[in-house]
Amino acid sequence: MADVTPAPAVKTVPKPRDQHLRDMADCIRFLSMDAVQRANSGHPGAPLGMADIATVLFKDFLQFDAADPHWFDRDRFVLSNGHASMLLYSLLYLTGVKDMTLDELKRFRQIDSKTAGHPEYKHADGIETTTGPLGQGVANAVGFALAERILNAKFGDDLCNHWTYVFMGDGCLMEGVSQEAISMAGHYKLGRLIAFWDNNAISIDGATSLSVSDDEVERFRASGWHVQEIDGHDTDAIHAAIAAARAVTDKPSMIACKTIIGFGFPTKAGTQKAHSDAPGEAEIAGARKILGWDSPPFVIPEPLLRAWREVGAKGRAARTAWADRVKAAPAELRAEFERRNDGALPADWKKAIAAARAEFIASGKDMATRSASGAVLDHLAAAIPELLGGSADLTPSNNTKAKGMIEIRPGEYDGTYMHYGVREHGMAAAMNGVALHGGLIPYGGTFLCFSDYCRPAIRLAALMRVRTIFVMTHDSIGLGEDGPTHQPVEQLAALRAIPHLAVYRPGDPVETAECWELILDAPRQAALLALSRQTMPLLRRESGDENKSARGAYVLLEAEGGERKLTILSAGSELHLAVEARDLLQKEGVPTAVVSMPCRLLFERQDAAYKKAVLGTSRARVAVEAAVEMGWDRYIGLEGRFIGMHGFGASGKFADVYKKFDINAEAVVRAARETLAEAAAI
Ligand SMILES: Cc1ncc(C[n+]2csc(CCOP(=O)(O)OP(=O)(O)O)c2C)c(N)n1
Repeated sequence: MADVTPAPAVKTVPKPRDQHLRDMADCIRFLSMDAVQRANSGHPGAPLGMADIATVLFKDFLQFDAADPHWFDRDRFVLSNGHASMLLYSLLYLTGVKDMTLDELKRFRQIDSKTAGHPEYKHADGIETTTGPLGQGVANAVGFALAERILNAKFGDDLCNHWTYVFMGDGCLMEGVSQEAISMAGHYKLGRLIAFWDNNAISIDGATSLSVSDDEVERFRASGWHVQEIDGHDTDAIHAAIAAARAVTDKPSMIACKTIIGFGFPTKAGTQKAHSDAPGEAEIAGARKILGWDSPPFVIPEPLLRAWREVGAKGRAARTAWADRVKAAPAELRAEFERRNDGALPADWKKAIAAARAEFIASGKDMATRSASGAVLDHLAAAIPELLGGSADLTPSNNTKAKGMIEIRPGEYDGTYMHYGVREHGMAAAMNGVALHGGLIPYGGTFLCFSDYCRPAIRLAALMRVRTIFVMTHDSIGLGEDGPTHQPVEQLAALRAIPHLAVYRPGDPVETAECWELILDAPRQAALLALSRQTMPLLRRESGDENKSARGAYVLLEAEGGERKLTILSAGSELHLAVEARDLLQKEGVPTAVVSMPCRLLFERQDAAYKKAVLGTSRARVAVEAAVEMGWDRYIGLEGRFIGMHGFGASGKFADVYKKFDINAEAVVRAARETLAEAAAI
């Protein structure tokens, strides 16, 4: 690790403009450092450095009601530098959010506390999003601000009219995703977004000058932001800057706040030693002296607590005024607004699924599942107006823009389709912000291979259990000529490994409709659809609306002519190969079943009896999928065989690529013979 010259001991801190505000900020500072000290782990530096900014923001601007921290028209506050979690936890306690007790602060970073190492959505009221992976919070905030404008355009100022504030550190700005987010916000003129940069010039290794020399101010300006530079400890300047930022409504605003990391620490302030870890009793004692703080740990002087509680209560009037406006809104508008806020889908939305299904069956046409998805979306978009579609510059390939969807443009938010640009990570994280905001259901597309670029945000969607929908097309070597750089082979396994993420890989148009139905029916489930570029046969031709995909896997074709001897498992574009192989094997007199497994996560939730019934008792099994084996081994066992990919793909016509890698019905039959022989030998 690079060394920095130790900073001289700071025996004093700049004199405050307003002692009362300094005292309020010191409440945050001491709760933060005392909690970190008690936990013997955590990050005191940024909470100490940003306490003055937070105090002014919460006291004078943030529309927030601690008694109802999730009322719809509240301002959103995102702590992108999530390692500074004690800043947020302190604020929630001080403002009086019921969930956040002193005991919780004392249990900082302990098992099952509401005060985890980094803010986690749903762990405590008042946490808007899970942050910690640096930079993503900035993109989440862009999603919040975008959702606000879209809903404002639809429902008007009376019902939706709020701000999004985001704190971000040097680390957030070093991350690539910050540029995607900044660029997107600037382009779309998200004037209701205000970002505060904790410009303390320190990160973990030392001074940020070790690794970065960007002119952040110019970077934001170049991306279309309104920018101000202030002393982040001068409460008058903070107040004035926020007021000025709010006056600019056609650009997002960045306030570069020069701060001292670990403000108040006698020896660690201004150095990387303040960033993390317990500061030590001596350092804290020094801070108490410097800041003139006499209270013991976790004790907030009564007048200061009262002042903070008033901050927590000040939004009450705004909340009740908003509730009155909602009541007074025209009946139809109000009903639609309340339905969306409750997260309920329109009563008859499933008719859209049924209609798409009926169309597929009536036409009997072979279809790529990406096209089937597009057709389903044409119906869904008409039925579910809160769907917010989008793509990272692959709209015509992803088939994500449904009929009638109007594009959102800079300053024109009365639409339902986003061109996210070639910004996959930013798109995915912004979609999480949209989902968390409420009132909209975001889905966005790219190629499955580039799910790698979205993965950090997909992971957080799964962790937060929000219904962000990732539409990933070109899901195998079947995309053909673009070659191995674009052909996903390991992505399905990697995505299926993400806990709680529902990865759907439908095997035909009807399954595609079923998967969409399951995705929309699960409001607390992040979902990813893997869809083919190439045409596939319609395999499910039965009428009725039973959703066979609902249990994750099912017997598509049962064995005939005797007890099942062999099970062929598949998903997605290889399902028809399983069916063809079964035909050949049945002709040879081998009673063979085909199991379609569009969603492993849902299958794993089934009871043992169902799983056994689907997988069969015979140990002769073959799985076929044009991807790596990882994960299938669980179902095929030691005697099973796998037909699929064992390395990267190749460029060529899709049929030739399948041929090259020997993924076809004949290969499945050969594998079947092997597994039948091996299973019989047991
Ligand atoms: C994506 C990601 N990479 C690395 C980390 C580990 N990490 C946490 S804080 C930090 C340094 C952040 O520096 P800065 O934003 O300046 O925070 P400060 O030192 O001001 O608290 C790093 C590298 C992380 N949380 N997320």
